[in-house]
Amino acid sequence: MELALFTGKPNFAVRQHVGGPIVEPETRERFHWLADAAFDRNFLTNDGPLARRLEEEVAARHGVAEAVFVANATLAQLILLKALGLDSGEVVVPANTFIATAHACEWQGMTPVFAELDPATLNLDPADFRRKITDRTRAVIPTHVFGVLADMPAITGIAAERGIAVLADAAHAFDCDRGGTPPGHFGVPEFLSFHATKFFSTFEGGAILSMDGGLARTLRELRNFGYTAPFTAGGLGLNLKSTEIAAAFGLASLPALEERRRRLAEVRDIYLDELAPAPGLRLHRLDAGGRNNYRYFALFVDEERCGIGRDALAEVLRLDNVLTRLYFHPGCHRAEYYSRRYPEMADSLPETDATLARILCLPTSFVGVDHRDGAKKVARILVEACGRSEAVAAALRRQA
Ligand code: T4K
Repeated sequence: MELALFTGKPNFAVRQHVGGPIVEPETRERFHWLADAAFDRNFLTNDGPLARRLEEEVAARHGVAEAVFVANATLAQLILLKALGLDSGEVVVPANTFIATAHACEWQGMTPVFAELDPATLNLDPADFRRKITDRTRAVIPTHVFGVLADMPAITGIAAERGIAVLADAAHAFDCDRGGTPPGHFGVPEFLSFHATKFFSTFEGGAILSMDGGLARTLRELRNFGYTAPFTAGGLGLNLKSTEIAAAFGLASLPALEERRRRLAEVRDIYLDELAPAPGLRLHRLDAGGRNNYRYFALFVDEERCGIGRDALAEVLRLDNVLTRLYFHPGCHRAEYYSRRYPEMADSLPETDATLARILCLPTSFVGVDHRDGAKKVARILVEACGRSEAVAAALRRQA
């Protein structure tokens, strides 16, 4: 495998992104049909028939009583905090999560207190959650990073002992589970993201999963201007409704999901096989103790053993038109906003810092190339770069 770094000719003709949307030809066809039907009905938004059907399908898929469909997961979290009366005090949040998890708390008047990850799963370390509890702690929000469910039994157990509310960020965890238990079944509400980059998408979108009909009713009021009955603003609410067109895309994708998951699992397996011999690359297997949708694939670069660092590998791949991501480097605690606002937190998480300094996420779906060929090519670029680390490092220095 020749590298574009040396030849000037990228191995991929088209840019390959982590999170490039997955839209099968049949999904596209079904979407057009469903969207046309919405136009025929002249019903485009506000709790329409497609949005309702989507809620039923998502609830059934996760075996929960309620799925409340909203405009995106960030707003899902916001109204969930509102519905639970969480608007002050501290909330323990893993630093290794998307910035939205922390922002929704801060927006709602709570102080996020960032906690360490468990390097094996990348999820909130329950022992550090316990250490971060103070007399101001009101909630904890674990994130199921890359679809590996957090240690919910331990986290909900600690929270119950201390009278702390739990909600979980299941943005990555559509169709995932922990030992057979899916999100929404740990006695606490959880929220999914249906962003275009996710395993399951409605362009933008999200849903709150819950077993509690009363909570779902409140959430539906909050998403629709606080209307408690037609034309009756019985409470304070916002507009978080999603559209029939968004729901149409979600419904159109549902029949494709098993096959989509199988393709993503194939990509994961190819990465595991092909990258195993590369010295200094530790691979995140993703299936520790549960079902995964394999939308994300991450590895960790040990610069000493590999002979080349994470950022240099990302640059080699970029030259070959492979656009990697470093989720969630540098961690929320080091995000500019939080390190300015809570400077004491910036240097408080050595395990998170060490892990995120090495992380590299690879594409799991490909444009214009068969997924197996795409994954093999990406892996071979990495193996080649690691195998010729001195020449690669020298060429990158010359380019700088
Ligand atoms: N909690 C967690 C743990 C999350 O990961 C997220 C979102 C949330 C909460 C909040 O969920 P939402 O409110 O978004 O529903 C993204 C996404 O914007 C965000 O949704 C996602 N997580 C996060 C992990 O990634 P970026 O900036 O890394 O992705 P973006 O949109 O630039 O897409 C990645 C690449 O994919 C692009 O550079 C190009 C390609 N792409 C993207 C889109 C949207 C395409 O080729 N076509 C496209 O349509 O933030």
